[in-house]
Amino acid sequence: MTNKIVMYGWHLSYFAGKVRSYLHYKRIPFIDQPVNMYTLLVRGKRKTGVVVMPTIKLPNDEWLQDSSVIIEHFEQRIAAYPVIPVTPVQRFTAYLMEAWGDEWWIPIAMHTRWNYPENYALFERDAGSALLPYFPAFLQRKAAAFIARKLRAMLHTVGIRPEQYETMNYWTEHMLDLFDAHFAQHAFLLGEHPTLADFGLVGTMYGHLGRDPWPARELIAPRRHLRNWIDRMAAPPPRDPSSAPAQLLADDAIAESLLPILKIICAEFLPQLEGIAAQVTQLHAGWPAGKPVPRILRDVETTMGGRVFRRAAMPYTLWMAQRALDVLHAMPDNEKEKVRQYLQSIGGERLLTMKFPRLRRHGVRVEFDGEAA
Ligand SMILES: N[C@@H](CCC(=O)N[C@@H](CS)C(=O)NCC(=O)O)C(=O)O
Repeated sequence: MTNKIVMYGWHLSYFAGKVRSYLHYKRIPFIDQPVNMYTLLVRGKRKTGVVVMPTIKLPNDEWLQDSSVIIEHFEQRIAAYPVIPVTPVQRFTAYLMEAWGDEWWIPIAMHTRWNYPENYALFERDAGSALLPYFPAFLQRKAAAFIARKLRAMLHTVGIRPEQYETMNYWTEHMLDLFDAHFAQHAFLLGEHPTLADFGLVGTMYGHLGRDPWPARELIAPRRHLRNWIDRMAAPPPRDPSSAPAQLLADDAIAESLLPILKIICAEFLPQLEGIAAQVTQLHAGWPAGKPVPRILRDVETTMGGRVFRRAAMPYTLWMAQRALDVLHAMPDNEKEKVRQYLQSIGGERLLTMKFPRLRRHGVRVEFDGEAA
């Protein structure tokens, strides 16, 4: 048994990209282990209850699953290089943007991967050699195709539907321009070091948009500030440990260049959360506490760049929002008020009146924990 931390994941993977980037930033030594078929389907499932990546194996053989839980685990134990801001507006923004980066961007990341066939060669090579190392190439190709089929089966659910392609394409270009403009002025989303907000966003940007050949060339290369941020997130520049720690913007400020993005989050992601909350609330009546809710419910309608956008409700997304709201509820009244005024200024006050039953995470699903939210 190794006395090192092991991360099982691929460079292709959205959430492994998030965790890998975090571990590098925290200077936590770990073995970056491409997960093979046996560990993905059998060993990981036995240890965590789900077939998913990334997973973390700690030296004591405890396994962690869920990128947010993994980050929380290390934040509670390692003080250096903190990624959770201490001031109220930045703290809340970090959690909200983590949820948005993790969840909202899934259709974009999958659309730019699976709808451009030139990306498949890299997927086949990486996934195949990871799943069945030392096996003949034709079996590796079959194994990659098996996983590809499973992922492609999710496309419609997450909103990748021909009538929405144009909406997604238009939205993505616009959003990437906003990020490029932001990173022309700031090293990270909230200042001079990364926070949860950056780790949420890097999932989509590293393994998918920044690495799959089509989007890397067509979407990311032309935006060099964004490209540089992805590269900084993947491999943080060495730091002299005696130098003063990098700071977030002073006085709990949010950069002007981030405000248009935050307004878009409020206009689009909050209605999505409300749609999920309505379905989850409806389901709650008569659903036993402790029984996992289906991972996927009915479609929710929101907008993307001002056009209608539909995707299936995933209750897990609401658990991510609950984390952000919990952080807010734990603040003293004067801080809560600051966050309320800030949310009002970006069109997000409706988040404060959203009601839904209290959720507990169950792998990539949720269950009701019985208390009122
Ligand atoms: N919420 C989980 C999501 C993990 C996740 O969805 N991982 C993807 C790969 S990037 C996966 O394994 N998907 C398989 C599936 O969704 O069934 C996390 O934050 O770690």
